[in-house]
Amino acid sequence: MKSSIPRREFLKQAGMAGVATALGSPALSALADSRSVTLPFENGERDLVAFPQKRPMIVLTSRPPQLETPFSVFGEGVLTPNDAFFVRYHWSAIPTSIDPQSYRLKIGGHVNMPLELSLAELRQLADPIELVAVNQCSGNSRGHFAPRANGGQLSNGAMGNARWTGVPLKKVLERVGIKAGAVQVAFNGLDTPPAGDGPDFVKSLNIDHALEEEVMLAWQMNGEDLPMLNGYPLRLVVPGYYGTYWIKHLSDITVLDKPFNGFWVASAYRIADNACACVTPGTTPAKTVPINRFNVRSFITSHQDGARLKAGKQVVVKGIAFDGGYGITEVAFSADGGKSWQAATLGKDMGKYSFREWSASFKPGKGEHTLMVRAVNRIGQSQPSTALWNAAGYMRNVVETTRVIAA
Ligand SMILES: Nc1nc2c(c(=O)[nH]1)N[C@H]1C(S)=C(S)[C@@H](COP(=O)(O)O)O[C@H]1N2
Ligand SMILES: [Mo]
Repeated sequence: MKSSIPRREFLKQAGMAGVATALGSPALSALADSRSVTLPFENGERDLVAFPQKRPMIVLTSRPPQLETPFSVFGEGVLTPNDAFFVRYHWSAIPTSIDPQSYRLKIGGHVNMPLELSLAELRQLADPIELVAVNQCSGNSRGHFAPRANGGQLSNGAMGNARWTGVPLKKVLERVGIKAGAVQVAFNGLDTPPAGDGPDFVKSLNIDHALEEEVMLAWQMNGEDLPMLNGYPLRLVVPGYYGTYWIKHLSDITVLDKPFNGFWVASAYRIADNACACVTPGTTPAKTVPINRFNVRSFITSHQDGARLKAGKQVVVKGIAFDGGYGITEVAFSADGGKSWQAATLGKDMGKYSFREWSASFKPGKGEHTLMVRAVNRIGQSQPSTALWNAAGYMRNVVETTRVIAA
């Protein structure tokens, strides 16, 4: 088994990243200048910094690391490379080195036989399964909301698509034996809140959901050990559900006979209990529920805003679409700002939880063109033409627009 990054090495690299983003040294700030991007919203200036096992990524915060994938990466292929996969943490005390030999996963609570499993034991528990699935942060694209929504001002790079390898969570739960009356399962990882009373990042799933075949304990993404920052050595994968449930550095699984009421489920990551999960700015929803499945999204990845095209020459536009696991059945493309739409050609089906590639073509006349894309899933859900607003800036899925110029 490949071992983790040596602690000293990790700290050195992470430390250098800290230095590169610090102001002061003219040489280093010049370096930072040459490696920065401006996201298309207010205060969108960001450094690009390479953290351990990562290529230069858009830095939202460095302690803890919150890294966004530069959008051009999604044009490189349907799977998001591990070294470009986004990173999200809530607390800064994150593991920087984990010994795979002494690591144990504890399973307990409302079960017949509490258990501690080593990685080797976990791998032998069942035949490994593989699944391609999108991981997306609830707040992906939050920075584009108007009025501004509180929280990390992210552009569209807090998502990624990977092939996950692991065992069904169900196998582990069967092994310990769930007692009658179990209603939920809670998940905790090795990261901790600062000394004091911050609430540990713990999430829960309903028991029926936890026992679904596709919810998995994964040790690999894209055929390699999980990068440290994406949850080495083991993470929960909850296909079709927002990343908040995909607990990294998983250490404890607890079966519960009462609904979990920890902060991160009872008070955070909640959405309006209505069809749009939205509210009128300035109002609060009457009732909320825990955030759950992704809504439908689609993006153009072959062209960025401001791209130059050759007038009169047929151009192929490509992109990706995904949803919460019903599967994308239709993608429509417009080259005239939504006045007319054409059916895009769907690419290879890599499973209902994966990005689905699409392509369409058009022949631009001289001037500016407003390109749009809109997807539909198997149950007929699509995307709104104006953004559905909520105070936390979750679940943005408005029809995206890319402006190109032909000359
Ligand atoms: N242990 C741990 N797991 C966690 C989190 C965290 O703060 N700690 N954040 C969650 C959130 S909100 C998201 S969006 C995903 C992001 O996964 P990634 O960092 O691998 O991209 O991790 C989830 N799992
Ligand atoms: Mo998230």
